[in-house]
Amino acid sequence: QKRAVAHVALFPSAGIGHLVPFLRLAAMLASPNCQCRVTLIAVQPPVSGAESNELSAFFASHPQINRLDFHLPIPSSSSEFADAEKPDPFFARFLAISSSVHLLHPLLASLSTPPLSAIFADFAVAADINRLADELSIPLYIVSTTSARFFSLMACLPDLILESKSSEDSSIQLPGLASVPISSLPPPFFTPDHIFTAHIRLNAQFLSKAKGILLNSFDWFESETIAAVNTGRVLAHLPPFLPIGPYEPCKAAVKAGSYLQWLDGQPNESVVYVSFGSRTALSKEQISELGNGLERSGCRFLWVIKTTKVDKDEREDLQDLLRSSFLERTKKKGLVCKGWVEQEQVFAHPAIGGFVSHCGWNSVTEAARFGVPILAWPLNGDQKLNAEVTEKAGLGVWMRHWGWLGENLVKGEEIGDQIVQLMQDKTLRIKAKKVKEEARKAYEVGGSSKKVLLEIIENL
Ligand code: BUP
Repeated sequence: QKRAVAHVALFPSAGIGHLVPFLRLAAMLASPNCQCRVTLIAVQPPVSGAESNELSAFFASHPQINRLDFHLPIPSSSSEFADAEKPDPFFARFLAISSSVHLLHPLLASLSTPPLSAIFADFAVAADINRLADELSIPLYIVSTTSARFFSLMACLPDLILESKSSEDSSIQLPGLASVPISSLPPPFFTPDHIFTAHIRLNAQFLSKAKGILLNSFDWFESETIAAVNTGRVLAHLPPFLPIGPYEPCKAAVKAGSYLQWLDGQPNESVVYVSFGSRTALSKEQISELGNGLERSGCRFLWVIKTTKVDKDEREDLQDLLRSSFLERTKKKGLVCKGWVEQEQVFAHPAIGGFVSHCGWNSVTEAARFGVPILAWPLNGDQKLNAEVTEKAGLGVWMRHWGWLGENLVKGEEIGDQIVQLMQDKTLRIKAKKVKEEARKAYEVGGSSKKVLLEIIENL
């Protein structure tokens, strides 16, 4: 007997790191395998140009997905924050979205053909969306945009008292989980009223209302953490972790960028790809040392540079950031790009042999899917715990003593040495291929992630 079509509304919060997994999830749910009706809530206006571009490209190539634009009310005053300093624009947007969730009620209530069966919402709106799901009498699933490891730490945050960073060498013990080094905690966690900390703490208190937590991860990759949560050893009230990743890339083939043509001319696995995600603003000094390191390494490289948190603010030219002599000297070995490359396509290219990464969770799971070894250099937030997962799984190495990216000036000599190691480490390359193989087993038909996903849909 044919089952009724489930209709799922997906609700991402701000930033490309949050949007990308939702787009992929939307495409997976609407695929012939899952056959769901999908409504994607597109918060307007997006913070970054990257989000606007991704949304336009996605809806153009997925006409079967229903686009629901959700226009945020214009704030009555720009001084709504007590801080003299302006908050991070992405954090500010998290709050603006959360406080507007109630406005979604009429929009979601009126969805028909068929009526809504469930909401899959970002953790960043957990506190407010659960009320809405109750009012609409539909189940709520929380979508994690980070590792199971960091998510379980966030879930425990309301019960943690973190007062000082004085004992950098010590660690905190969480029920059922491997201990977390104090130095791996995001620094804002030591300031309870920091916008990042307060927002996580608030949303973590509402997790019990969800039916499950969807992870862009897979059993093999984070087995210990997933098992600890799912056997109730972490928090009795926490809904199950549902690992359904690594998500499938969902981009229609875009026009090949010049960097892809450049990669075509490079030998297999010879190029190190360097990118620290969409929100990284590296100092000029660190950019210069990194350039120095890449040049010293003698390796071929594709380097994506950003200097601002929000891409729309980017003003500087490559020529201002890097000496023209550097660009001239390295032009046979490397390519430096400003702003954005199609990372999925970069990973899929056979010339790529290594990745210097901040360990944003999407980047880690993409590298896992393609078996590209990582040199981890975390920048903030969840990224040290993501780096830990990466290293433990055999997908990469992490220079712990470099600290957070931007915390210490790491010299070119050391960077160069580590890049050479990354590119020459045959054992690491084999282990990374094993990760790729395990990822493939998870997402292919009959695999652990595919089974969990189909079960979720079956239950809607
Ligand atoms: Br930059 C960049 N091209 O040039 P993360 C990013 N991406 O396709 P982040 C590109 O954006 P948070 C580029 O493939 C990934 O899917 C990339 O997400 C794509 O890091 C996504 O890796 C970036 O999670 O977000 O941007 O720092 O901190 O929220 O995780």
